[in-house]
Amino acid sequence: MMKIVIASKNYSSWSLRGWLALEQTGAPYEEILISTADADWHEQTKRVSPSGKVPLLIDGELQVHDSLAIVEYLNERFPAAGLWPGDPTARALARSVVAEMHSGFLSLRMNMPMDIQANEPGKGHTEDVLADVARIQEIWRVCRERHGRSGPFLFGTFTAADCFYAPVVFRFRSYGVALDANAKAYCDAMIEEGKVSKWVQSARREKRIYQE
Ligand SMILES: N[C@@H](CCC(=O)N[C@@H](CS)C(=O)NCC(=O)O)C(=O)O
Repeated sequence: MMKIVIASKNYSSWSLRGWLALEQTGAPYEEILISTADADWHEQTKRVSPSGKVPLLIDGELQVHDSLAIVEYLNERFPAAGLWPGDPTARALARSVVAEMHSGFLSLRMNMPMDIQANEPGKGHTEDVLADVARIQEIWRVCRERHGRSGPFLFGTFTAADCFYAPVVFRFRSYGVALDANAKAYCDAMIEEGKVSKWVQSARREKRIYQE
């Protein structure tokens, strides 16, 4: 059985991305959670993961140690899971917006860390963060307008793009970010989605450690 090593569900946005992709495959797996409440959690991740970071997917002898690499590996192993859209044009856009999230939006990531339990409207609303928010809403609008007709997600059905933008939905919610109607509808669909709400239920049961 595959194993996925993740960090605390309330905080670990990269873990959420890899975990959603694995859930999407429907394959059985064992979850190993390193709690960020443990004083030595950085050491624990260094001990298990070649990069010292999680998520880490373990499949037999194979270790896949990055959220995007996990998506690509799972897509090859489980093509029927639809992690990438079937249409090449949609797929190219999906890969572009996933790459943009994977390597960008540093202001948003630094100033609005994922904290599912937080309710701190106004926190982190700097000029740079609001520019990231505007670009993300543009991405969501373009994906939905061009490819979203078959369902409520960025490419209609749930894909890797949604795995990658799920943590952003929680950042917007925790910090009371004002959104346009398209973005609001997308956030609502995400929060109601089965595997996403399963993650949230566990995240809400965790001890919140970085309260201000
Ligand atoms: N590029 C990596 C980033 C992974 C990452 O930064 N993970 C954080 C948890 S969300 C981590 O493991 N941090 C451990 C540490 O900083 O010691 C990915 O996409 O998986």
